[in-house]
Amino acid sequence: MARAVGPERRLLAVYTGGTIGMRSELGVLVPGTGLAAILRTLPMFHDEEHARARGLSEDTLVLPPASRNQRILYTVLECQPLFDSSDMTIAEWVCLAQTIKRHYEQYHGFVVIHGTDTMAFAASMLSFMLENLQKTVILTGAQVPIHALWSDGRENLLGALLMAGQYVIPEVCLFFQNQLFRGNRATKVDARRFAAFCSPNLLPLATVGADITINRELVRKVDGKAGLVVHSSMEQDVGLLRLYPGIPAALVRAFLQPPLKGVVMETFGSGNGPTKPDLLQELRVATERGLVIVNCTHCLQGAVTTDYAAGMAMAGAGVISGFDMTSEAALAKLSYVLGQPGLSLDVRKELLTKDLRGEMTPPSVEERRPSLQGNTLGGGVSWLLSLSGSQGSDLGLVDFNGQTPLHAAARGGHTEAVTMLLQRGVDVNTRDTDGFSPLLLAVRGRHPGVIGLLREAGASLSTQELEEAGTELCRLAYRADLEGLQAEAAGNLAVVAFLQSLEGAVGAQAPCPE
Ligand code: ASN
Repeated sequence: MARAVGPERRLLAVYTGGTIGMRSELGVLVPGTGLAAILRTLPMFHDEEHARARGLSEDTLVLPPASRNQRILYTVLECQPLFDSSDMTIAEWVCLAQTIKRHYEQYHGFVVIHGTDTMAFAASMLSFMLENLQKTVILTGAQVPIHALWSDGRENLLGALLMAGQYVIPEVCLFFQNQLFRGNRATKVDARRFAAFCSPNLLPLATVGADITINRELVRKVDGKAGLVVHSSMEQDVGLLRLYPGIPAALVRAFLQPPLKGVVMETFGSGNGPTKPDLLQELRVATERGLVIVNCTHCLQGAVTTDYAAGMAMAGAGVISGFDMTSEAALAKLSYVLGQPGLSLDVRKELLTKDLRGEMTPPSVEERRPSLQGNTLGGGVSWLLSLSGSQGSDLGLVDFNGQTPLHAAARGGHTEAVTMLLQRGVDVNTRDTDGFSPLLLAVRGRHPGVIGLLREAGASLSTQELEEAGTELCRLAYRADLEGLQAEAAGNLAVVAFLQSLEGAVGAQAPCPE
């Protein structure tokens, strides 16, 4: 992510339809042509004086200056026909990706003006179709036509143009109501309110207010040398099935028939489904036949786990976890993975469990290794040992968050595993990508046994961790959480000493952070 430089930034705005440009015909809204002509009449979208002085061509619009040294020029490419996005299909989105590819070198960034109803599907599809994206692509639209007196369309489109013009965010994004979301994390949650979208499992990439706040650490990094690849061979025979209580096995069987090749199955809660044998049998028969089924929760927020037998049953029937993907992202990913030529079924399934475009939060070590969580400590230790065997005794190996087995064992409160790791000489003060040490995780998890072991082995908290621990102690004391206080203080002898020095002051009330 970088601030875009240069006196002129050229954008292509591809207008596919949607409410933003709709007109009323016989009392209903239908897609309307001539969006560029409307924008030309609105001073916030076109500085005619500058365009004339600069001798810009007829089809080029220019925004009023947003910063002193930069102008954003844009061209509106109106698709034919225009769509209510309810009519968009994979075929239209492939055309859209190809349009971006055709104009890729000519423009600095792209805005896709799209209906809101299927915008999250569109953004998800585009995110998989456009590989090695180095430029900003932002989808936007409106709940009310842009020519109406009270419309969100003007703010949304202007915001999208400004973001795409001023920043290089090499992702497919969705801009709505002052928030820039990663496209494949967004979902439409309101049919009428202007805040129509949310990103339940990932913070917005940017928020626009009086200032623009960019969550830089969330923006995907790019491989500067790789060129844009458009994946047009998306599998169209994919579907979405939402389970409901009591859904008959026969209905599921009917849905899972060929030519269907992949299904996103929306399940309950954390990925649970009915455990009726006849239904599980239908799922098993389908997956053994080669149908790929991805499990997504129909909850807005959270992820698929195997915490429950009812979730484990899904996995047992060959259903793949979609973790915290939205159904839109999962459907797009299925279409992409199944559309790739020449891959074996196992490789396709493997790809589905990986984070390919920032569409999901990969499971943590414990989630991937259920034996490390919960009470089956023996399994956890044997996993750690097997890791040590298979990786040449490198118990300092880290996962995607920079966490080592010691982090995992400390967080889980597994004293035996921690002892074993310490005996093998792992680094006790190792920190993950967030700067967290195993000791901090043990403190947070309230595992006094592990805290003691780590301290004995020389673990200590960093200055920042100490400051946080102080705040946490205050919070725990305020809530009279003795167990928490014990764990927190045990991880932090300096704080204990400090508290003891205050003993005389007990009774004096200090304001605590809530
Ligand atoms: N039906 C419209 C569409 O998706 C809804 C909208 O854009 N607000 O095209």
